[in-house]
Amino acid sequence: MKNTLTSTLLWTLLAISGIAVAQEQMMNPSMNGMQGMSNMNGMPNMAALANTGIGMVNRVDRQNGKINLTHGPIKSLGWPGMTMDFSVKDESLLDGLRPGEKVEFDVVKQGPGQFYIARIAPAQ
Ligand SMILES: [Cu+2]
Repeated sequence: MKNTLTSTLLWTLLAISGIAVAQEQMMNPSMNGMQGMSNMNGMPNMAALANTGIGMVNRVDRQNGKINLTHGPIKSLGWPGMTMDFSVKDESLLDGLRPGEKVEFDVVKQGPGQFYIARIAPAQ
């Protein structure tokens, strides 16, 4: 009786730790073998990683290399939909973009709270 209880407890503990490991791997599918690139919520946090969003152009400021967009949620950044200014990697990315235009764009995280658009193009 005592043996049965002990082994039941052991199996329960093994099962729980197995589940915990499985969950951690599920939350970090791209983290295998990589180090130092995760933030608190477990999202990849690499400068070169692009996060694609869809939005609407509000204003284009080519002189300062900025664009104001109302964009939908960007899951990989944990962002809800919002209206905001973005810097662009290169002013020429803004050529031909007009207010009211629907666009698809890639956001790159440069540092804490620092983002820029690396690619932006009219969306279908
Ligand atoms: Cu935003």
